[in-house]
Amino acid sequence: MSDDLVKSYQENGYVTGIPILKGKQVERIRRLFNEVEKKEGREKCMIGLRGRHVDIPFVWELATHPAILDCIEALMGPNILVLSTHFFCKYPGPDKWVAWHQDVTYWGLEPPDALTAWYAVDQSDAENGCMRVIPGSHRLGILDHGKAAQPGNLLSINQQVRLDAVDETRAVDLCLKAGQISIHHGQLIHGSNPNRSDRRRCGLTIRYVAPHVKPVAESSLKEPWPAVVARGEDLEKNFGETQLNFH
Ligand SMILES: O=C(O)CCC(=O)C(=O)O
Repeated sequence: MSDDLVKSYQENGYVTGIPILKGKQVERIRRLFNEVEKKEGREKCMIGLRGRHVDIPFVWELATHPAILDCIEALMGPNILVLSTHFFCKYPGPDKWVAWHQDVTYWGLEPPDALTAWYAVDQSDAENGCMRVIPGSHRLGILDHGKAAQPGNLLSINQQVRLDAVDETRAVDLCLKAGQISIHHGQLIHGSNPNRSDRRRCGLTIRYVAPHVKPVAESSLKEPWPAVVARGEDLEKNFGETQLNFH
């Protein structure tokens, strides 16, 4: 990752359009996700596939892909834990969306430092409800959140940042080709609109932290973080030991 991109991340809280996989590799990942979708069903695929880097090999493969980890290392340093992974799969339809929020507000981490790589399994664009961000909002600190009034918010506890902190006219669409990633800061305000296309929009979020981060309170997900070392070392072991369980 170039110095300019690192600077842009620090300034804006995100970088986007970073190519990771191409051609047949992109199709392979999509085919593997399609198999998971067939087995688990669409309902579960929307937001019910969390922490599956521990038992689905291609999810672990993506979470530890050297090209992704090189970017994360440039932003976070050489010791990297995969905190969790989570698919956000939006099928065509007007009712599912993601409210404006910051990731770390309810994650119970101290310091509240995490970042996310969003891998596009499918092409993601304004029509099928790509992620949207408010540039620079990661510098506002942790903001109050309430509940979204509009139904269909895919977030775990229907959280939504207080809307007076969001200037939607400044929102940027993170359009990605399948096989690319964006990376966003844990305090960046982001969300996404409904999928108004006739195409699926599936993304894998990969959450990363450095080993000095500690879980100090229960997260909104109400389950322990399935954190695993992805690169470097974890001398602190603040998240305990999570075993990979591939068959
Ligand atoms: O994929 C989306 O639309 C939203 C993803 C998201 O909110 C997140 O990465 O925290």
